[in-house]
Amino acid sequence: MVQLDHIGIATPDLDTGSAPYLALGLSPEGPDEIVEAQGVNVRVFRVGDAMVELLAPTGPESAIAKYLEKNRPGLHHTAYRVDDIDAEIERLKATGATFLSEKAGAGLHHTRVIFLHPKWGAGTLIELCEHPKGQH
Ligand code: CMX
Repeated sequence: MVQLDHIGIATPDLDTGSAPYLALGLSPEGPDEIVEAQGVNVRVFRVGDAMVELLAPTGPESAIAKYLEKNRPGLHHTAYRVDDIDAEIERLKATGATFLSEKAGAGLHHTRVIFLHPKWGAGTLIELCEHPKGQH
């Protein structure tokens, strides 16, 4: 089953980006966490079963730094939780889907993640993520 896992928001810094979510009455879930593989510092706000993930670049090579050179801060991607990411990649590849990497890589909280090209996503960068068994 596919479920919304999170929306990713690009921000130059986590404190500035947090303001609207704090005003809505949400609190960060756990400490900020760096995901080296993606070059991002992440702050998570849980909203029911899904999350808002604020993404600040850790350096100029980060995909988020490059995004913010060309775009305003704001919605960067939507992410969908799948049970078996390898099977889902194979299934979508067979339909002609365009992934941005060959295989799933490391995401936040020991998830495995992969991105699909925004053109495939009809203008939205889409992520698939698989949580460790028994967690979400
Ligand atoms: N949402 C929608 N469209 C996007 C986009 C986004 N977030 N980022 C780029 N695009 C579009 C651009 O508008 C551009 O479209 P056109 O060709 O129509 O002009 C096209 O994609 C290419 O964009 P670009 O600015 O030239 O950027 P790059 O090719 O250098 O990289 C992308 C774009 C998506 C391939 C790259 O950012 C990537 O590989 N992303 C996946 C990894 C990632 O985003 N990691 C950060 C999040 C980490 C996390 O959640 O943990």
